[in-house]
Amino acid sequence: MRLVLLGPPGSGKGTQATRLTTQLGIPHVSTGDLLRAQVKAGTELGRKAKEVMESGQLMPDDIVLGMLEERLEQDDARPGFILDGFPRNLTQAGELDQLLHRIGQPLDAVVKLDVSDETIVGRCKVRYDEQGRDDDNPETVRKRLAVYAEHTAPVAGHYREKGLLTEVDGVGELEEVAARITRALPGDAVASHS
Ligand code: B4P
Repeated sequence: MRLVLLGPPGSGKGTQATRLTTQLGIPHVSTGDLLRAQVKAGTELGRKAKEVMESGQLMPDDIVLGMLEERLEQDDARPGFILDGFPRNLTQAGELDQLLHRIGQPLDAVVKLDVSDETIVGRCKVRYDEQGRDDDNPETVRKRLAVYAEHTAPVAGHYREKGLLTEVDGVGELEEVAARITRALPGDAVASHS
């Protein structure tokens, strides 16, 4: 199963991807997590990523694509993967199509989590208070939501045209949202992993 989880920042992509990883036995590939690992390791890329993430903007496409390509080449991603946080704009969506075509691994499904801006600001505020993630402060979250509306929202149309997109209500208990996502996945793909 090769799946993309779409949705605004804080819509629960990472949370649900972690659950799906256990259910489907395929890795969760989050470009946000890959960037945060670089920040933690104190690399040059990490220093740039820290600055960009704290401003609520997006990292340059070529850097994120290079990181993703390297990750998808690893053995554990051969049976499939759950992409979270990529693609973030139409350029990245086009690059992903080409990359997956090159490695002969086209997408099976794209699930978009729908959550209102106010709910997202509230959720991220909880995480900001608990974990102090700089880009979760309400002012930065509003900037990230504006970047999402301008750059990422059009990506849904790209996948709708390809007949791959299902939209799912992302508000509710974690189990409820998880069940909605499972129902949105192609049946044969879920069965082959259970
Ligand atoms: P991400 O790491 O992708 O963003 P995120 O806000 O963590 O989103 P997610 O939707 O995964 O939310 P989560 O499950 O954690 O990106 C961070 C930054 O990295 C970007 O702003 C950008 O700068 C950079 N970046 C990443 N990818 C890039 C790319 N491709 N190109 C360029 N730049 C890129 O959930 C959020 C909170 O809500 C959690 O606290 C969770 O516990 C809570 N929650 C989840 N589901 C809930 C539910 N049903 N009910 C109540 N709370 C819930």
